[in-house]
Amino acid sequence: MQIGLVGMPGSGKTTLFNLLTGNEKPTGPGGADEVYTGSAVVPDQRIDYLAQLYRPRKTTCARIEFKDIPGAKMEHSRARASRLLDEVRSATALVQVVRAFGKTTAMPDGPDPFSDLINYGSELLLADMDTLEKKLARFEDNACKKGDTSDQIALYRKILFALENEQPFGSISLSPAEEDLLNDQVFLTGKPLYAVVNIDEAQLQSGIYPRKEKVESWAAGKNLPLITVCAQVEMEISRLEPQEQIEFMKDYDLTESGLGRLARMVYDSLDLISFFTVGEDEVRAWTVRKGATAPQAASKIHSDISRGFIRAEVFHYDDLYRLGSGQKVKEAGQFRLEGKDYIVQDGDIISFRFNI
Ligand SMILES: Nc1nc2c(ncn2[C@@H]2O[C@H](COP(=O)(O)OP(=O)(O)O)[C@@H](O)[C@H]2O)c(=O)[nH]1
Ligand SMILES: [Mg+2]
Repeated sequence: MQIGLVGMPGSGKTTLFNLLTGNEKPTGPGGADEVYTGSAVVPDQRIDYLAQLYRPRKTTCARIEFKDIPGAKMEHSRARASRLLDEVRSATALVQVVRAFGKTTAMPDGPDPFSDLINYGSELLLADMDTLEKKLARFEDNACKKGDTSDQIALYRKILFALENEQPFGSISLSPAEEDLLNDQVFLTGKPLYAVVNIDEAQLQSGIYPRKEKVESWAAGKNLPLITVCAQVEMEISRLEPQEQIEFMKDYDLTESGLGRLARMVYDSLDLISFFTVGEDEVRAWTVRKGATAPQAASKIHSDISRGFIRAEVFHYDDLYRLGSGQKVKEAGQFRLEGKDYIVQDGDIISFRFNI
């Protein structure tokens, strides 16, 4: 899973990337114009508590991979523009960074996060239309010769029609037969999309930024998850000592870091949950899709554990937290043995029994 940071040049993609992944890549107009990849720790208070309780030699948090993808510019060659588009195409989900920061007097019309937000949506639609039109042209050419691709052509036309009416690919309902015909083709407008409005210090304090109401109502209408982050301020805070960080967060009324809120948004919308393994050696968080069975969860750790799965010994984080020790959870009868059909729940603490 890799999440692409996309958006207009100067919107703060690289600043946000640095904040999320702890990198120090160059930002601003002089910033290098390349794709950066890095990973971010998913903040989870539960893992902090587990580490404190079990005092393991190693604590491993869940991670999310990000890549900072600069937008194609006029001066870029066609090949480079298409490489950048491929980077967008290969991302699991996209975070659109939208610029709200900057004093409005500095720019004649000021930053316009609303226009940026819709313009990027249109760019994605146009890129998908372009792909489809090329495919259609090829197919129609061939069809003249062979005449056996009419279903495919009808389907492409249906999708193109929807895109032309500003319906993203993800919102088109397709029959199983149509899904088969598409054969896992990737559409940019079919990817989960989130928006991060990058605000400045003054906006953080006032809670207002230009065209905020329009941005929010548009996002709500499109079911587009949206958060505001003050990337620059959080970046500066993240460089401080832990105690100072807490104080500054309080000063700015920040109850949760941008990374924490972004991670929650991603987990919620992609239906991801966490389970934990605990022990003297390691306390570790694992990420699975909601609905994963115990053997599917085990396969995250090792395919052998999944193949040789016998049973899962399960208790829940909330019970552990409430009762204070694994022993007490057992005594309270909250310790369960589950079979291969067990559906893993968010916050499960699991020990797998297996035989290979
Ligand atoms: N005031 C302010 N400036 C920011 C913020 N985020 C980014 N910038 C500045 O905006 C410029 C562009 O940021 P950058 O991350 O390079 O944008 P990118 O082109 O989207 O990667 C840089 O000079 C940043 O220092 C912010 O939240 N507040
Ligand atoms: Mg950049």
